[in-house]
Amino acid sequence: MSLDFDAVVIGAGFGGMYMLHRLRLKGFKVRVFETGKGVGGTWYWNRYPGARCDVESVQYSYQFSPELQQEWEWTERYATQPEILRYANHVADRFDLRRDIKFETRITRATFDEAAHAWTVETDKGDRVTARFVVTALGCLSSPNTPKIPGLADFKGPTYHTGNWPHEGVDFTAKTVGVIGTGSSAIQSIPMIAKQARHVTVFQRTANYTIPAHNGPLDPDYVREVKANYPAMRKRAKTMPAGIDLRVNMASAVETPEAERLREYQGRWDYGGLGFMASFSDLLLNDESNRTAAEFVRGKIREIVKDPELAARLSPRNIIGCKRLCVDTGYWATYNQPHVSLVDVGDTPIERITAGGLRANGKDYRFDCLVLATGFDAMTGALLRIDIRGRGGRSLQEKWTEGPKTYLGLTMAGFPNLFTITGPGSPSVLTNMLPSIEQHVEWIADCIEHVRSRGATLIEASRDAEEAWVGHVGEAAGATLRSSCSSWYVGANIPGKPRVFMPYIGGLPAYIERCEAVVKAGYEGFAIV
Ligand code: N01
Repeated sequence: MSLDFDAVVIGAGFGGMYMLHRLRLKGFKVRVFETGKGVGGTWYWNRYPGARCDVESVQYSYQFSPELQQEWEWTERYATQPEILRYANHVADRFDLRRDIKFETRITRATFDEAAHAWTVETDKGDRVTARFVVTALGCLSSPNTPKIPGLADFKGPTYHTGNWPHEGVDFTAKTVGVIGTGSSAIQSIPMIAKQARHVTVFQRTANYTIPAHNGPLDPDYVREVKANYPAMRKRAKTMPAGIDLRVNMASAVETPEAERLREYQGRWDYGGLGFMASFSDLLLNDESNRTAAEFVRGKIREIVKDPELAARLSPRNIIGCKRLCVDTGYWATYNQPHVSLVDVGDTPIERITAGGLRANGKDYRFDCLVLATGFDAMTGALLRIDIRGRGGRSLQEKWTEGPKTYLGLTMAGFPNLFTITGPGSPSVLTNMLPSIEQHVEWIADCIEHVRSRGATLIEASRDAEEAWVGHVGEAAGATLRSSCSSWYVGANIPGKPRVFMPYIGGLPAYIERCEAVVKAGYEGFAIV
C-alpha cells in the first residue's frame, strides 16, 4: 500500500515545527496539520495582556541550530508573547517550514490500520491521509478549560478566555471587568487590565504564590557573554532537574540558621523568577522547609498590600510550589488601587453567571466584560479531543479511563507508530519546555530512522514496559509534596478527571539518561516489526 506521508505531525507550535524540520532533514515526507492560522502554538493562542514566558528568553529558545541561536536577538529578560511569536515565525521562515504545514485544519480522527502498519488521519476540512507514523505535538496546555458555571451563556457582555484571546486585542478603557481565576494567566493579566479598566473585580478560589519577575531590557554585554558561551550554558542546563541553567542551593531550609535562610530567600526574591524554588534543595520534600519559604512570601504580601485584611485574603495557605509557581510584574501592588477588588469564592463557589455579571456569596457583582483565566484541561485534554483509535479499534479515551498511561511519555502500548511530544509521563511542564521538546523530537526522529533502517514498518511499546514506567512516574511523584494539592498537574481542575500526577518529576537529567539507555539497549521495551 502506498502511503501519502511517512509522518503526520499534529500541531505547529515549537514541538511540531522542529519535528517537521528534523524529519525532513532525514529525508522523510511529512505533513503538519495546525488548527491556527499561523505557527507558534501556545504563543499563537495566549495573547492576553501581559502574557510572557517565565523562563528567561536566552534559555527559552531552540538550541538545535547554532546559527539561529546566534542571530536571534531577544530584547527582554522575559520575552513577551508577541516577541516569542515573532521568533516562531522567524524559525518557520528560516527553515522554510510553511510549505509542509496545512493551517486552519483540525485533526478529528486518527485510526491505526493493523494490516498496513499505518495511520489514517482525518480532518475537519475533509482531508483523509495515510502515514506510517503520527507524532502529536499538541502542547500540554492547549485545551482551554471553561468551567461549567451555571448561566455562562446568559452574560450579555463579551467573555474572553486567556487561552484563546482575540487577535485584535481587547480595549478595556472605561470598562468594568470581572476576572475569574488567580493562576499564572490571571496574575500576568490582572495588573495590565487594571491599567485600562474603570474597575476590576477578581474572583479568587485559591490564593496563589508569585515571585516578582524583575523583568527589563537585556544588557547587550550580558547577551554577548551568553552567545559566546551558549553551548556551555545549554550543557549546564541539561544537568539541572528543570532544564534551566540556575543555581540550586543544595542545603536544607530547616537545617540552615534562620538569618542565613532569610538572606537566601531575600537574594532570590531580589533576583526574581522561578529560581526562588531552588533556594534550598528540600522545599518540595519537607513540609517544614516548605513552610519557611511560604512564610517568607506571605511576609512580602503583608509588606506590599497595605490593607492587612486584604493581604491576609491574598495569602496562600497551601504548599508553595505545589501548584505551579507564578512570576509577576506588580501583581500584589495592583490590589492597593481603589478600583481593584477581590472576592473570595473558595468556600462557596460562584453561584451563577448573570446577564450583567455574576452572583457569589449571596451577592450580585456587575461588570461589562468577563475574563476567564480558568486554565486548561492540561496534558491529556488536547489528545483526548481527537478520536485516536489503536489496535482493535480501541480508543485512547478507553485506554486512559483511569489516567494517562505511556512509556516514557513518548509512546503507548496498543498504539503502534504513534509518538507524543511532551506527553504525560515525561518531564515536560516541570521543565523548560524548549529543551524538553528538542530532546523528544530528536529521540522520535532517531527512532523513526532506526525503524526504517531495519526495513521494519512498526514499533510499539510493550505493556510491561509501559506499566513499569507508569509505576516509576507514580513513585517519583509520591516522593514529593507536589502531588499533595489540587492542581492541574493532578487533573484536579477538571471535574471527573482521574486524579493522577501526570508529568514525570524525576528531573530532566535522569529522564534523558533513561531515554538514551533504552536506545542503547536496542530500543528496550519496544517491539519492532
Ligand atoms: O491556569 P491555572 P492558568 N471558579 O489552572 C481558577 C502555564 N502558564 O492559565 O486554583 C473559580 O493555573 C483556578 O482556581 P483553583 C503555567 O504552567 C505559564 O493561569 O483551581 N475559579 C485558578 O485560580 C500555568 O500553571 C505562563 O482553585 C476557578 C485559575 O482559575 C498554566 O499555564 C503564563 C474556576 C486557573 O489557573 C496554567 O495557568 C500563563 C471556577 N469554576 C500560563 N475554575 C508563563 O510562562 C478555575 N478557576 C508565565
